[in-house]
Amino acid sequence: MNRTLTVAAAQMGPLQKSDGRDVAVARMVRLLEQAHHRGAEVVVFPELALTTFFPRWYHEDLDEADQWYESALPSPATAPLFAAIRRLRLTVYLGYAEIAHEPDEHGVLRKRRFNTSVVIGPDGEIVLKYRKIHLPGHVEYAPNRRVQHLEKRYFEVGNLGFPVVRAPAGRLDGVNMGMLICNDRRWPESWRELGMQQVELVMLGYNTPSLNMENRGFEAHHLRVFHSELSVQAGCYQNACFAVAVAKAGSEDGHELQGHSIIVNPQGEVMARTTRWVDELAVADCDLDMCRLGRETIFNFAAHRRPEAYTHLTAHAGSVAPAVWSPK
Ligand code: CDT
Repeated sequence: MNRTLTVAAAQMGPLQKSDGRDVAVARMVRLLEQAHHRGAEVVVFPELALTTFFPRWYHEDLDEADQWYESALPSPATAPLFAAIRRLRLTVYLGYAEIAHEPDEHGVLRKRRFNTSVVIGPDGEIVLKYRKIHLPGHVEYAPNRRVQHLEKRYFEVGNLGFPVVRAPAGRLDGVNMGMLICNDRRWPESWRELGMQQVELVMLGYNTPSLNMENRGFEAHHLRVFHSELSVQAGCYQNACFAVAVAKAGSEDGHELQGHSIIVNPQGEVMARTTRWVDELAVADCDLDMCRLGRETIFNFAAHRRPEAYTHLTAHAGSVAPAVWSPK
């Protein structure tokens, strides 16, 4: 049986600080309609798709930043998006900033903030939620930086692991779907966690500045794109899966975000890409049976992985210095 899924990367051009949810949602509905017209069954939007990339703006009091978060989905502002999803019978990855009132690790009920993505099914139901684990940036205002990147201030580390879900029989060819968010794509551990759950389609959104803002050395523009693509292509090859990797692109209040959204196959090849820094679709047909070759040969995990030798991977976060050489 041929298992072919048509997927769309729904790249978004910039959202300005002054843009309300209505601006984002109207553009997203238009992208959904175009994707549907081109035969897409699955549509992937960027990270924090409903607002500008607000972690570049410092708020001393976290509560002052609440305007950037959603405390319910759908909400009156996002209802048109959910209506379009139902009308067009699509499955959609949506990245957004989440406020959740839930117990923390000590069992204390409190207001918590996460950088979140969800998969929304064709009935408008949320079928999978992921909260970003690899949060880049810093907690406090950093005067040495050209632009702030305050994700560690505005979000807690995700507490849902890296979940994968299988579409029910008769839907989307029963594809196994998982999610990452932006910086997660640079970490092989993220991909392998999904690969260990037989993921076939990884959906991920990002907001990546087109220049390194840390002021610690020059990084050429083209290398930023290269590193993004290298990470996604390697993740797909080494875990025998497809990925739809989707940017927010262009100048947000003078701060440039790189575009270059890509769809990648399990051989690590780019199948489709965006070429501009505006709202733009890339669409590709994914033959899901392509996942089998890698999975049954070079990356047959059960046959070839050696967890007993991977002792450093879960024992600590930082690296350790090796012993100095000495004659054996
Ligand atoms: N949003 C996000 O995760 N962006 C990072 C850039 C980090 S620079 C501090 C990325 O990996 O693209």
